[in-house]
Amino acid sequence: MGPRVFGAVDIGASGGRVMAGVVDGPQTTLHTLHRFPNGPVQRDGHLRWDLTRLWAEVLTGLRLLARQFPETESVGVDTWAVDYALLDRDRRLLAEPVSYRDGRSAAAVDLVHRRVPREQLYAVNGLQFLPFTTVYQLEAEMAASLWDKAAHVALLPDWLALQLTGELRTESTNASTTGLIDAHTGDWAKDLLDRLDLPADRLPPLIAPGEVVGTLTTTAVEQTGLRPGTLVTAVGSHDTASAVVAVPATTGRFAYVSSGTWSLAGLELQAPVITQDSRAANFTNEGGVDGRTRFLRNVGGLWLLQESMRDWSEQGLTPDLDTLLADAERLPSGGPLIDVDDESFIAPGDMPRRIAAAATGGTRAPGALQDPAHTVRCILDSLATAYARTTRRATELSGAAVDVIHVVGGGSRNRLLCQVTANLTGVPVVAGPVEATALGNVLVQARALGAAPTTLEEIRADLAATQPLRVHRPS
Ligand code: LFR
Repeated sequence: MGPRVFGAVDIGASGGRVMAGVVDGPQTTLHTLHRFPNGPVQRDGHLRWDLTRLWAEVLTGLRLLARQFPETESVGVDTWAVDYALLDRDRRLLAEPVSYRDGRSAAAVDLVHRRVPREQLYAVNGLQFLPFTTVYQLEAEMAASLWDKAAHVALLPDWLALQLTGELRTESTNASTTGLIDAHTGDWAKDLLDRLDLPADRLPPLIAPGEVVGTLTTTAVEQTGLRPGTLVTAVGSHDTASAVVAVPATTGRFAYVSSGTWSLAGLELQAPVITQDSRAANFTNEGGVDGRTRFLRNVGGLWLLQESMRDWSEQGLTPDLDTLLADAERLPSGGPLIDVDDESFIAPGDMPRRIAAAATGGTRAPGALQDPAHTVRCILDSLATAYARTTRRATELSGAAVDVIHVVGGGSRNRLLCQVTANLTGVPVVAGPVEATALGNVLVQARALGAAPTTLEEIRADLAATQPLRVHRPS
């Protein structure tokens, strides 16, 4: 059988893309059809996502897909996690979704913990504490004006799939980031929902990666030009779940860092690790494809760099990233560090000054962070330090051993980040693929339709043999 084509809609917090994945035996080749910016926008008193515009961008991309790859069999959608759209009874969008960076949920954290203490919550959902997890956002939502009109809570990739198919489900890997899934059973945690007064009927039924969400509606066929009967297949709709599928591991003894706006650093396990120690270390047990556990921690990410670049541009500095990275690489190691996990870095704005104020240690005075190259070096050294600390802790907590660290996603392009990570951990870092998320999205669809191997291990071996990768040995 010849090459087969699957469409991937992959939207991250700072940018989205629509791609065609051409699967030809072990080789998967991505073609980027449309790229578009994303980011939270201030509207009606909150930081929100412009979901209406994102949907228009998705349609633009799918029209290009239909034109260039009319043989496309199926489309899969993934986005960042935790955020949701409120829909009325007729499944109309009630408002543009509030972003997890908005900060409205901070006040709701205590309210949730008053009803379900932190330890009890962790014992059920196994999730790291993040102040913006859906469970806290919904607590804030229940006190806000739209809740009475809301009939459905649709996670963002599921909302996009709804527009395409008319079917509303909740994909399970992304559902696991809401805090409302029982990590032991993989189902909605009914008891938790009751204790939080969250009506279960507002949460659409679960669907697993590989299952069919539906076929394109007549309207979606007209809007996109894709063939009638084109499938929308559930993938790891949490972008990190799709990225982990495409970690090109050739051994079971690997750690990964999915490095983008956030860095997600950890291990893939067969079962959750929910212990006192894992809770104290704030490790999460998110649901992976094929029922695997993504045992990881959110580590600060390239957000720190993106926000710094935005700030410098606003000041008219128009920095060039490649030049800055080259300048940063020439600086000596051992400079000041920040704690990239600090919650104070979650909100946007004024990033270089916040970094300078938080930086400690190093052989140079913090005043050195007035200069962009030093700030970039501080960010990358601090991220690599966090990658090393987090992957080591993951092995201690789970008892798993690690011989290699895979860095996938946009951060895998960053040689300095990968090299410092190898140096600090003492194990080789394999960098790439950059587009791991889109590859994972495509390959879960391809597998469901018989165009890719059955096990994740075989899929990863194919990727390792065919994708361009770079190895950084510790020095
Ligand atoms: C990465 C990611 C993380 C999640 C954060 C917020 O893009 O999906 O996994 O914790 O964004 O949704």
